[in-house]
Amino acid sequence: MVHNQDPFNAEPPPEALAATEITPVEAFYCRNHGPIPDIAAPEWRLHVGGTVAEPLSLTYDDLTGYPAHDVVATLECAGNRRAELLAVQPIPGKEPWAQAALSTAVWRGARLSDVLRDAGVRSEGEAYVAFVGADATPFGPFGASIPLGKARADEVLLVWAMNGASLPRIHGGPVRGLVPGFIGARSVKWLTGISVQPTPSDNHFQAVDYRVAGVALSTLQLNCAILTPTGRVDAGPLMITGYAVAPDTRRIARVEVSTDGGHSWATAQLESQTSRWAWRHWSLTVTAEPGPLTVIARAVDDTGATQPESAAALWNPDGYANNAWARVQLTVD
Ligand SMILES: Nc1nc2c(c(=O)[nH]1)N[C@H]1C(S)=C(S)[C@@H](COP(=O)(O)O)O[C@H]1N2
Ligand SMILES: [Mo]
Repeated sequence: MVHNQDPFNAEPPPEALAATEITPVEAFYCRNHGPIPDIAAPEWRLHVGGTVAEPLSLTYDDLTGYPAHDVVATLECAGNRRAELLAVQPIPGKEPWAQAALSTAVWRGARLSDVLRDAGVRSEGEAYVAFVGADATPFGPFGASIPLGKARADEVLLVWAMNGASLPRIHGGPVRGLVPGFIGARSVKWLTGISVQPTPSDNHFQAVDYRVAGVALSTLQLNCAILTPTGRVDAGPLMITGYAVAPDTRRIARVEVSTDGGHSWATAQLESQTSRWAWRHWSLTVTAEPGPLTVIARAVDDTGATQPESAAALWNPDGYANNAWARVQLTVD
C-alpha cells in the first residue's frame, strides 16, 4: 500500500507480515522524509565526533572490519496505526498508516559501543549520541539522538546487511543505525555522522517532530494488531493471527482476544520468539457464527501493563503512538 511516491512511503499487506517471522526485503515497510541518497560504499564516510578523545573518520572497509553481530529486530514507525487516529479527527499532511508500518529483519553490523570505545567517549553523567543522515529532507538532513546508555547497549548496531544481503539503498544503504526497542525514527538511514554530546540532537526530527504533547518519543509503545483474517470468512473454526510488540525494556507476557466486545477474553497462543528484539506473532482459533463479527485484541507486558481501550483518548495532532486495542470487523457467511 503506497501512501506516497515521493518521498516513497509504503506498507505491506497484513497477510505479508503474518506469513513469516522475518519480513522479506520486498515486503518490508518503507518510511522516507526525502529523496533516497545514492552513496557508493567506497565513497561513504562516517564521522564520529563531539565529546570524544579521538574523533574518527571511518570508511566502509573500516566499519565492516569490526566484529559483525546479527540482531533480529522489529522496526516500527511511531506513526503506525495513524489511520485509526485520523478517523477520530483529521490529521492533514501525514501518511495514513494502517497497522503494517513495522517489519522484522536480521540486521548485521558493528556494535555502536565498539566504535564509541575506539573514539574514546569522555562524557560522564547525562550524555546523548546524535546521528545524522545524508538525505536532504525539506527540514534539512534527517537526524535523531538516543541516551548514551542505550547507545552502549549490545543490540544497537551500525548496520551494513539486512536478511543476509547488503543493506538496500531504500533501507539506508550503505550503512544505517539500528536502535531496537525505540521508535523507527531513531534508526537513522544513510548514516554519515555520529556525535557524543551533553544534550539531545537539535535536528528537526528530534527537537520538533516525533513528539507527543511536547515530549520526544523514544521507546516503542506496547502494541498489537490483528493481521488475518480480513473481510469475509466462513462460519466454523476461524484462526485469528496478529503481532504484538513491547517497549524497550519490557516483554510481551500474553495477548488476549475478545469476540464479545470486551466482556470476556481468551488468551492467544504466542509463537516462539527468535529474538528478544523481535515482535511476537500470536494466533487463536475461535468458532465463528454467521453474521457480523468484531474481534478485539490487546497485549499485556511483563510489568502487567496493558493497552488503552480507545483511540479517541490517544488522538494527538501529529498522529503518533496509537496503541489502542486492535479491532477488526468481519462478516461470517
Ligand atoms: N536518514 C533517514 N533516516 C530515517 C528516516 C528518514 O527519512 N531519513 N526515516 C525514519 C523513520 S520515521 C522510520 S520509521 C525508519 C524506517 O525505516 P525503513 O524505511 O527501513 O523501514 O527509518 C528512520 N530513519
Ligand atoms: Mo517513522
